[in-house]
Amino acid sequence: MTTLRGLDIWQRLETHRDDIQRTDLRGLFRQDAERFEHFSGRLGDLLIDYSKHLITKETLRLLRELARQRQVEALRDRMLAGDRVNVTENRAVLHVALRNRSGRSMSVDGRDVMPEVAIALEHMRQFSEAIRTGAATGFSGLRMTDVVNIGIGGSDLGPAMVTEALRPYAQEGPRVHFVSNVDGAHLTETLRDLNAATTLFIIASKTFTTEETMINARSAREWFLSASKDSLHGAADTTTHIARHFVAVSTNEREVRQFGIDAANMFVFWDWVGGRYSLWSSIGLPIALAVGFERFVQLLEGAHRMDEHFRTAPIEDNLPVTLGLLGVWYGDFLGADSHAVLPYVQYLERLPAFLQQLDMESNGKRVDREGHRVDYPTGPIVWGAPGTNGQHAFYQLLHQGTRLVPCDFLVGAQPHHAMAEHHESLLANCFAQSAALAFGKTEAEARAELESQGLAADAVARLLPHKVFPGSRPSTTIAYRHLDPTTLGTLLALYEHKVFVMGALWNINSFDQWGVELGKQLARRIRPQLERGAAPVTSHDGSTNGLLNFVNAFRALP
Ligand code: G6Q
Repeated sequence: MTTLRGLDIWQRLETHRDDIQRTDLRGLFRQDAERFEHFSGRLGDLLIDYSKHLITKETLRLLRELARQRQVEALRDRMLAGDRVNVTENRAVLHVALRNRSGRSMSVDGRDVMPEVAIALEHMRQFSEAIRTGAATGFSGLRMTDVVNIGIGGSDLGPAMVTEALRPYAQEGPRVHFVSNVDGAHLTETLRDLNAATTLFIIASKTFTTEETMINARSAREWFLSASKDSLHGAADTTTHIARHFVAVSTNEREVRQFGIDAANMFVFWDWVGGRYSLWSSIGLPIALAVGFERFVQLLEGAHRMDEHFRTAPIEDNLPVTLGLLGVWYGDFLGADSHAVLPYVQYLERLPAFLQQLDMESNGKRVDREGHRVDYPTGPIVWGAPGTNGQHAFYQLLHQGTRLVPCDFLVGAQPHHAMAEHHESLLANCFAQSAALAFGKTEAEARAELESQGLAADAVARLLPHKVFPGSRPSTTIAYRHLDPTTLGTLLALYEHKVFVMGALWNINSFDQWGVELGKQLARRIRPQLERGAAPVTSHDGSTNGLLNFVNAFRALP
């Protein structure tokens, strides 16, 4: 058992927590007229306002002492030095090298990886430009109009989220679609209106063995060959057609060849890039196809800016460290189980799902790096949806429920459209919500409001408890100038490093995912029993047998 509770600094934080709980955000703002200035930070066009948190300078001082004692900076430096900090998979963790624009070398096992990164980027540049300009065409000589990325988890969520976030920059590129679910409906609905002669498939899988992706890839190949059969005049045609319409992104060349994709059409990355950290690698190919290679590079440059900040800024000014410390403060000291991501940006619709994987797969662990059970809560449940939609749905619980849910609001000053009225309404709602969560509505205010409506005394008394908002519900607001590729890169790197800091404080390995691997094994055992007409299944637990027999009975019917 690893205990943090026994640490002197932990106990001092617990005592301090009791003091904080005796105050509220109204009081904290009253005490310090410059609270916003004291509790916010900037990097380029990004502003991070963490003044609406249940913290004082003393809270941050203690949390920073915790970070020092837990040697967060040392682990960061080891990660950046290419050490095998992913201890259970014996791998380095060097996604930062993918966006290293400094010209400095970055090494794994004493070998500089930057030359390989440059070659992989050049491959992406040439290919994405050839497709976007029409220099590379489909089998009939027509330009590619559609790209279908087939991948799941880390090979889907990052590129899908970024492609959606940068949609305003995708006007001249092909339409990019993402198929992840093995539910045949996903592929069917995506392919329904596509023309095989103008469709490019990217099979994106680090391992090239993930069952869902390989099933989707095989079905896509069948669809393609069947839809283009009139132009196929022999086996050689099949090979050249596939070569023009199928590319792979993977670390597994053997499996890629086995599938029938030539090594020349394979975009590489390396085992030191974790799936959920891979959008910066060749896994980002659909992004480059959608918005152009130059903008993909701007995305990398934005992330690099945050990487440099994370690498060099002292703990006191380090934004990912600060956000990571706040995460631990709420999860381990104030009892918050979840964390809401609320982008007031329609283009960031997929951000909550992306961050859900980033955070929950990284820090959803109950043993430390040495394999001992931990006695403190680790990663939170991450969820969310774009504002203002969420306001008309789940915000009720945020404002008046019994749970403490720290929130991240995200909002941009300049929209991608010219509809000022829309944007002013969006901004006003965003700022109003974080203020309402923080400052609530007191009983006196609620009473005055009811009385001003001319209600009788008994009606006022009856309604009053329902109209009070407790406030002191914490949030961070991340505001930026404009959601361009650079800003998006900076923002995503901020979250990646925040998750790293939390994992380091908890001494857990944020870079493995044995729970995901379990899913990959389990289905293999059950698959054979889903054959039509199989005899009643009795080999599993009662519930699994019952479910299999239920669906098998229906599957046997016409
Ligand atoms: C990410 C996870 C997981 C992975 C998928 C797809 O960190 O490991 O989400 O990305 O299971 O794996 P492949 O890319 O190997 O198909």
